[in-house]
Amino acid sequence: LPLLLLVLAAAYLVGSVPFAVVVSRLMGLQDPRSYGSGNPGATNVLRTGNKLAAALTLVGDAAKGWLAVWAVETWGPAHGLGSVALALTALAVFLGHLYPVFLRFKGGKGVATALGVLLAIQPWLALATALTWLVVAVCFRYSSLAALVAALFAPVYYLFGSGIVWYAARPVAAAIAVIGLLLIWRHRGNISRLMDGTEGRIGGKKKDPQ
Ligand code: NKO
Repeated sequence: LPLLLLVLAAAYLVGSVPFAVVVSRLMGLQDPRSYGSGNPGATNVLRTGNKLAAALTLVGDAAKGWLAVWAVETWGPAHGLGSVALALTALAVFLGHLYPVFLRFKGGKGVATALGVLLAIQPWLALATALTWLVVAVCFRYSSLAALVAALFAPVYYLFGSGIVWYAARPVAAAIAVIGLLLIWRHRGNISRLMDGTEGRIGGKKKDPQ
């Protein structure tokens, strides 16, 4: 148990590294919390027009989710850490991104980090979920809507892809569902804007309300 707590604390700290803020600072861009949606995430960094900065944010935020889960998958079993520890680690790194100690607990919405977590759990699951995001993003040009639809589909893909529902690793399935629900909760402002018709589109004019 002490090892598990240590691992969860480490995962939370890794998840707390806000790549939107770090990349923006390193590249001399404005702090993403000061413009657009104010969200420290890849979509909002893209609103500066700097695609490289947005891509690095996406990769960094996804990589930290992947790293935490991959580490427990790789070294956990030898130390008695099984699927419950894996599920809790996935949650811890995700919560680190949402409530980062380094940003006074005001973090991002978890889309890229959830993708990294899924990549470590099942690459094909990450692929299916990312493709879902892409299809919705290309069709509707709303990053938030794409994330919401992807979050609804991810648990379905996981359960069906795992063969039969009861064959799925239950703690991991539960973690994916909780991550999806938290992701949707973090998009509640976006959901209101989507319903108002005031949500900013990907590649939309900078003056569009975000
Ligand atoms: O600024 O409020 P905003 O408009 O920026 O931002 C809304 C946006 C916030 O998310 C991001 C990250 C964008 C990453 C894009 C690639 C996502 C690939 C698909 C991952 C879907 C994972 C869902 C898994 C749930 C379990 O939404």
